[in-house]
Amino acid sequence: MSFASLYPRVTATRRIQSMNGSWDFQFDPESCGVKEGWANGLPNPTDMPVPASFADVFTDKYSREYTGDFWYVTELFVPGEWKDGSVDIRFDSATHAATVFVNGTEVARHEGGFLPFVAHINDVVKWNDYNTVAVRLNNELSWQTLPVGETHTLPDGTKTSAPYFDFYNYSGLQRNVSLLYTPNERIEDLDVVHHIDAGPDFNGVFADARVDYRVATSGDHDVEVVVLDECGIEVARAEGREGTIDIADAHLWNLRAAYLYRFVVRIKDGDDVIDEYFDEIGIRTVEVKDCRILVNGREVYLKGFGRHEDSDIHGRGFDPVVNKRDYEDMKWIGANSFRTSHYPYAEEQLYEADRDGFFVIDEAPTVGMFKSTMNFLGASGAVSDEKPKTFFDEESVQTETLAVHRRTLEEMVARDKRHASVCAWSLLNEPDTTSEAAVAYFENIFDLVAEIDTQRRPKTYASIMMAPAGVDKTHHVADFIMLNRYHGWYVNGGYAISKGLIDMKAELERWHELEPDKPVMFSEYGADTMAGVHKLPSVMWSEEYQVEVFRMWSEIFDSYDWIVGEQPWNLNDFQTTEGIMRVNGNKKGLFTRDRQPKMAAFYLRDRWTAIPDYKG
Ligand code: GCB
Repeated sequence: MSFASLYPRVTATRRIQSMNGSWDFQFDPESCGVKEGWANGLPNPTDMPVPASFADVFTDKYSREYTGDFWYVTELFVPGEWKDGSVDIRFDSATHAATVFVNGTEVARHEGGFLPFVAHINDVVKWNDYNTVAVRLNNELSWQTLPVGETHTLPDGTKTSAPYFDFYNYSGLQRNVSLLYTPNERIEDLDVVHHIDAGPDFNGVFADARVDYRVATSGDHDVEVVVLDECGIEVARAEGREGTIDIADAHLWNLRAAYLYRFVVRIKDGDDVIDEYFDEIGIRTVEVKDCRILVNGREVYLKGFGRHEDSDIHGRGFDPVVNKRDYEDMKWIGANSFRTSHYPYAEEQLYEADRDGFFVIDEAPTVGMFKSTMNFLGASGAVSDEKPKTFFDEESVQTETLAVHRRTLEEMVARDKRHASVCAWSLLNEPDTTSEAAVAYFENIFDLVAEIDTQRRPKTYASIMMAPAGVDKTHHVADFIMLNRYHGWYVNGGYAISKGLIDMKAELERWHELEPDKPVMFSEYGADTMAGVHKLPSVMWSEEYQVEVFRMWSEIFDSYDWIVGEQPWNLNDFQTTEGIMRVNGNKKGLFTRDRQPKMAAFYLRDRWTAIPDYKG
């Protein structure tokens, strides 16, 4: 797993051949593909671009909504000169479960649709020749998939997804696929932990730094680590698989003022380089103390968004152009942070966040942890009087789902741990924290992350409105309290908005009594808004009303100095399952799905550009 977690790079010793492009594609509703030899070629394929979600490229409903097994097949030329090394196919993600075959032989399986894995293919490959690569995917939801949901069967036998979450169940090969060549003796992992010596004259930007590092390799040769600054000048070096690197007067990574060093790791045999890998690493510390979140010892105020990887036609398909626009929109509006709601985003997004200095709350794909026969809105209790039964009371959740969750967290931390932008972990979104049964489960996963994240970043979860202060049973595990609240929309909407302000303040004061040392931030609040609908006086769904909702929240945030951040829902409008609560998707974006600002975006821009990233 650890090698899979290293972002692929070309170096003096490593090569990459992209496998993106047009693949053969076919649905397999009867799950007969393996038996019928589809791993060697599909009987009746259509072509499908990779990376992309398959759903929105089709014009018929059956294909768009398809749930079950489906296949991707391509031809792959494997260079003969790579025979002396390790040759692996890396899937940056495969949503949600995948089995990979090369020339008809199974070479890898992976569950979980948002994290990378590799298939080692040396033993089955035809060198300097064409090979058949086939991937059987499955996008069914259950209580043991993350995210959580159900798979239903219609009377005609067609399967359909019933997500317990509010985003479309896009699937397929949605991120890059590449063929990797690495030496047999190779670098498999790199860990860095930063310490800074901020003296009395510390100006927040430069400080003497100590970086504890650890390199894992697959062999026994010596290791060296060389640190280059942004001009490519060597500033430090060290020998050995683990040790400490001192960097005098290091240029620190800060919010919206990033600085990245290049850490070059080499396995050496005398002067010969056996393997070389590098990563771009920002030096910074993060901690939670006395109701504050501190980066490099300085108190931050988080302004940003809950987001989605979602765009027209591409679905959740990796799209660097759309991503770039999102970062430009976030900079324009004065944001300094975001949460990877509700799954780990493509690695390229985190590298961009590293470069642009965004504080990322990296979220696991753990959404929908509610026991309900209904979809997301029913499950959340938001529109139903039904008292949800608790998810964590189920035995299979405490065993099987917990095991899946633990494995996913291990993969997520292994992949994302070096990113300076990743400043906190969100281990779940809106779980049912109303029952005692949740407590042991939460302690288990929070202990796990404390153990595997050597940087010991703050950990939290996004709390749901139906588990307010006094009802929520698990907040003791969180380093800071993160709230999703919808006063002004699902409750206290329209003319009743002033009651939302009173109710929310009452709940906040209760939180502060319960957790007087923990800061609170808002990870969701907002109002569905149809771009172009204007109304005087406002009504719900109009652009004017969205501005009123944000004004109400600003008043709340400005009332307490232990509120350390505001991340409205959502940066953009996004696609969901169809339903009576959604008009072609969720419309809570500050920007439309094609990334244009609604009126409230101008309101937030005025507010946020006046609030500094660091207090003092
Ligand atoms: C939530 C969920 C998010 C939804 C949002 C909404 O609490 O975390 O996934 O999209 O509410 O708009 O209802």
